[in-house]
Amino acid sequence: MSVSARYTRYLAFALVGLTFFYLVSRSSLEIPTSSSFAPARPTYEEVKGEKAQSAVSVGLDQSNSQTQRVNATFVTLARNSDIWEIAKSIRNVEDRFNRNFHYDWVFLNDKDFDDEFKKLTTALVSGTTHYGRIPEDHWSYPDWIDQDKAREARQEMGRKKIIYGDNEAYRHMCRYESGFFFRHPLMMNYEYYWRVEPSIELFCDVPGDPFRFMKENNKKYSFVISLYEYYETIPTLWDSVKGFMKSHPEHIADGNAMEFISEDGGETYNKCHFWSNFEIGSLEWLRSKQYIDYFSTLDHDGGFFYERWGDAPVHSIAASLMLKADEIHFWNEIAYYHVPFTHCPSSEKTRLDLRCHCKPSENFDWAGYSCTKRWFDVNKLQKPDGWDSQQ
Ligand SMILES: Nc1nc2c(ncn2[C@@H]2O[C@H](COP(=O)(O)OP(=O)(O)OP(=O)(O)O)[C@@H](O)[C@H]2O)c(=O)[nH]1
Ligand SMILES: *[C@@H]1O[C@H](CO)[C@@H](O)[C@H](O)[C@H]1NC(C)=O
Ligand SMILES: [Mg+2]
Repeated sequence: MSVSARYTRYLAFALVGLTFFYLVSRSSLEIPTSSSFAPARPTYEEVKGEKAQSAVSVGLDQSNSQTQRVNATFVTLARNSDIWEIAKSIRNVEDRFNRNFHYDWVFLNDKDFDDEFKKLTTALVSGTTHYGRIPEDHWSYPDWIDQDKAREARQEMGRKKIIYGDNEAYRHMCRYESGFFFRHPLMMNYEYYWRVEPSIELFCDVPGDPFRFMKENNKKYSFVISLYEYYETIPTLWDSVKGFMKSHPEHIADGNAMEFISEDGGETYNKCHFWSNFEIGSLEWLRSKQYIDYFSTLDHDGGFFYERWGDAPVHSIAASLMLKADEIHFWNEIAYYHVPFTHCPSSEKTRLDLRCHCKPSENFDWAGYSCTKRWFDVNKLQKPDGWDSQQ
C-alpha cells in the first residue's frame, strides 16, 4: 500500500469515528465532566445548611438566621507602617469569612492614619471601615508612674535580652489593649469584637458566624491558641491579681476557670494564657465594673511599665477569674497563624469539610508549651478526633 493510500484510509476511519462520536454524544451517551470526579463547590446557601451540620459537631453552631448580623466589629490596632501586613490579614479574613457577612472594621492608632492606609484598607474590607485616633491619656504615663523607675526597668530588661524588654511603645500598646481599646468612642457602638493583627493567616473557611455563636451561646471570651508566658515579663503580676481578689471578692465568678491558670488553688500563677493576638469577645464584659476594677488595680500597681505585663495574661486571668468557665470558648474550627504558632484542626474530616490548607503537623494545640490540653482537661471537654496522633 502506498503511503498516500494509507493516509486516505486513516482519514476515512477518523471521519467515521468522528461521525459516530458526534451522533452518540448527541443522543444518550453521557460524557463525563469534571463534576463527576470532584464535587462542585457548594454555594453559600448549601454551606449554610449542609456544612453547617458538620460545623455543629465541631462546635460552631449554625443557625439559619444568618442574614441578621450581630452588633459586632473587627478591630485592629496598627501603625501606618503596618499597611502591607494588615492588608494580608484583611484579605485572609475576608476570603475565609467576612465576604459573606460584611462586618465593620475599626482601625485604631496612636497617630493619625494616612490616606494610603485608609484607601487600601477601605478597598479590602467588605464592611464599613472606621479610623480612630487614640486619646493621649490612653497612650501615656499615668501620674502615679515613676518614669525614671520605668526607664531603668526597660534598660535592665534590655540587658537581659527579654523580648521587647527595652521597648517603650510596646508597653503602651500592651496597656492599651488591656484596658482601653474597648472604650474607644468608635468601639462604644458595638457589643462584640474580633481582634486581628498584622500578618495573620486563616486556613479554613469559617463555618458560620462566630459573633452569632458568641451571642447565642452566652460566650464572653474566646481563643484559638493558649500557651505559657515568659516569667520575666510578669514577676509580680500574680501579686497584683491577689490584691484584686482580696479587695473585690464579689467580682470572682462561681464556676470560674481558676484551675486553668493556677495549680494550687490561686496561690501561684502557672503562666497559662490565651494568646490575645486573636480574640473574639464581649465588649460589654470588658466595659463591666468587674473588669474595670480589675484593670485599675493592675494599672495602679505599675507592672505595665515597671515590668512588661502583656495584654494576653491580663485578659486571660480576668476571663479565668471573672467569667464562668463555659463563657470561654475554644475555636477548633478557626485555623490560625500568627508567628510563630499555628492552630490547625486535629481532625482530618474538619480540615476537609472546611477546605483548610494548614499543615496538621504544625498544629500547636497539643505541644508541650501549649496550655490547650490543660484547658480541655480541667474543663473535662472531649478532645477533637485525631488529637492523640498529633502529640
Ligand atoms: N498604633 C500602634 N500600634 C502598635 C504599636 N506597637 C504595636 N502595635 C500594634 O499592636 C499589635 C501588637 O503588636 P505586635 O508588634 O504584633 O506585637 P506581638 O504580636 O506581641 O509581637 P510580634 O507580632 O511577634 O512582633 C499589632 O496590631 C501592632 O500593629 C504602636 O506603637 N502604635
Ligand atoms: C450596639 O451596641 C452598642 C453598645 O452596647 C449600643 O450602644 C448600640 O445601640 C447597639 N446598636 C444596635 C444597632 O443595636
Ligand atoms: Mg503581632
